[in-house]
Amino acid sequence: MQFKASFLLILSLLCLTCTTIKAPEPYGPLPSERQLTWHDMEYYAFIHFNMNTFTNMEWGDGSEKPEQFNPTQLDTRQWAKTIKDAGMKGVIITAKHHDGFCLWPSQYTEHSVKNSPWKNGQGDVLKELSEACKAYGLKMGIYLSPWDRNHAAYGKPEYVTYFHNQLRELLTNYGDIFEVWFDGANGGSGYYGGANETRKIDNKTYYQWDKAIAIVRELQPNAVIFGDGGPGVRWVGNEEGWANETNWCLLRRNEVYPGYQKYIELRSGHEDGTHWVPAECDVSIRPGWYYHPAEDSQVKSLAHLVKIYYESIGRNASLLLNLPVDYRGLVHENDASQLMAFKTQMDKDFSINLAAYTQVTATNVRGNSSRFEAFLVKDNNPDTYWATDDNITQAALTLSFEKPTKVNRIVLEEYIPLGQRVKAFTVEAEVDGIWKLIDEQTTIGNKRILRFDTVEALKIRVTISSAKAAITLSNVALYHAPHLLTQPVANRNLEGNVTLSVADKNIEIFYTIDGSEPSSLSTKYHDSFIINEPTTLKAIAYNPDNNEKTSTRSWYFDISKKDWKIIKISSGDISEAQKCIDDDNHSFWLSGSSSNTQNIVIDLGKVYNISGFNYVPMTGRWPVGIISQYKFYVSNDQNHWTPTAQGEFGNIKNNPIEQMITFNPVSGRYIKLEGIKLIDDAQQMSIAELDIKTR
Ligand code: FUL
Repeated sequence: MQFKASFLLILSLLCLTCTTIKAPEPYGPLPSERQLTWHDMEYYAFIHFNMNTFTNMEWGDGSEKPEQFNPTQLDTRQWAKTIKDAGMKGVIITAKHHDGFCLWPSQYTEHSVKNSPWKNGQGDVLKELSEACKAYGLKMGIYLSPWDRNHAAYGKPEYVTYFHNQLRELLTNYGDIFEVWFDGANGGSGYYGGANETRKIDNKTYYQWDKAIAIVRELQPNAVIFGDGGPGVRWVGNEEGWANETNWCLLRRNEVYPGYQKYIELRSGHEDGTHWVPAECDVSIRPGWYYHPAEDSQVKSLAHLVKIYYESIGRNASLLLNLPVDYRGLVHENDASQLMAFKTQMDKDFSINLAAYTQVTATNVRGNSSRFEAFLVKDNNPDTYWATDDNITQAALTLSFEKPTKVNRIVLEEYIPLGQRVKAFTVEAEVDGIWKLIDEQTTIGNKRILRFDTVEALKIRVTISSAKAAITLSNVALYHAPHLLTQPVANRNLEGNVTLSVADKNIEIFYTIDGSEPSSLSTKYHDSFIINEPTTLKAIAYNPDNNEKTSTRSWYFDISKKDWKIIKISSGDISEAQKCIDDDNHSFWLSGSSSNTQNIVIDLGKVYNISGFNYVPMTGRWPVGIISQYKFYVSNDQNHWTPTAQGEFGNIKNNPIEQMITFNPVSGRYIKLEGIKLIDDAQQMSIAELDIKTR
């Protein structure tokens, strides 16, 4: 009896402590409810699909005609399914881009789908997308370009009324909107109803932002507003998909406006920011925002997408990944399959949270209360957190395994409803009884992920060495991600030195040069090697941890080009022409501007039996001067030329990849390539690389 009474007393005292220990006071600017909901989105899609898709442009000038908009198989359910399968939580659509064409039948303009042949003018892309989003459980957002190069009144007050009216339409007719995206690109040349002139506006005042914001608040109170300076979500200051390692959700918001000159600052935010305005990383899965068939082979590699993930979501930002829907009205197969590969990889990286197998202790627990215990960082509940006493802004958290465990990722999350606090921290691992520094970093925020070389650790310690106020961490997770297995890439320099590489240094490469299939028993790649005669190189990448391997990649290398000399070009600077025999497919030679037939003559240094040539066209975003029809000659003396091949590089405009042309062997020392027709009737010819075949 006695025992029971004292037990109850202790219990009630304990409970008293848990209830009396108050949560830390909020510190600094705080996120709103809608921003907190947005933080949970993390990864969502951008869709650039509009007039530019049909004109093959990135920015239309506004003179386009609605008749040009005519997708043949538009299927927003295919978009939504792809996006959902990819693990994204929403989609933002370019309802109107700078060219002013509207994807919905706006009652305020004729420049819209209602005057297009698509569905005889009865279609509404926004409506179809909102229905598809509902069906697949996705949230929808809208991109509405303030700049309108079509509208006759752009620059005058009437246009601003039009812009606000359209915003109302979009926010009224398509269900819940989670984000409204206002582009910072503003004012400049355009069609403007036929005026064809340059119009400047004052970015800060012209659009009456206070009114635009009030419209959003009135019609979609849960929507965040994106802009260079928010007000809800800020641009990250680049279109490459990365934030700085130091990344505050805070901004001196009143200093930032659309088209902000010091936009580089947006990559980190402002430590002394006055408002909560977190960063969103917008980046396209291809070089362009809009679909261009010529970029079908330029979908970002898996390694690149993974890097983007860790440098956006892993650095306290969200990831808005753009899919350029094609002119059929579908997410292209190449993009869809790469998205799935990306999803599979990220699922592997974060498959088992090893923190679940640890005991967690902290050097300080707020009021010694169970309400703020250290183990709450691993309870999978984002609403609970470990917190320190008010005067404690330096503290360590230790996660102890029962036995040494392999770890190479750590995820850290602050309890952001109370503000972003951490300014500096370290991560250490106890390996074989010795503490080893793994990383030293600055901010955490909503989410911070660190990648590091695998350690077999008994303990992991996170030490917050500086914070603005008491520390609050809601989540600490540990993972052992597999090595990133991607196909090897081969490069040969002018001396014939071949290097093989993969994205992850823990992955091994095995290769053959005798045409046989490589396996993990073939030669293991350590250092570069020489190939200066016709050779087929084959290689695989191999993960020694789990014996997984890639499919084989093969390359054909012919003689090395170190003795080659450019001896004549039809126009331009001969030293520049060296770039088409420098064994670098990224550099290119662009001839002088003179004619739509151009040529180049090369001395191979000695006589070879030539049985073909390989033309690598210029790639990148704005290729010019690609040869579509060619003539190829061989000579022994530069005077008498034997025409050996003539023809067309098939589909090179839409798919600018290397073109190998073979013919019956001809002996000679000099070669001449002539472009007799250039894409788009260009007056300059370009060559990224030229090779010959001697076997
Ligand atoms: C930029 C625009 O000018 C691009 O065309 C694209 O829409 C990108 C997302 O934002 O500022």
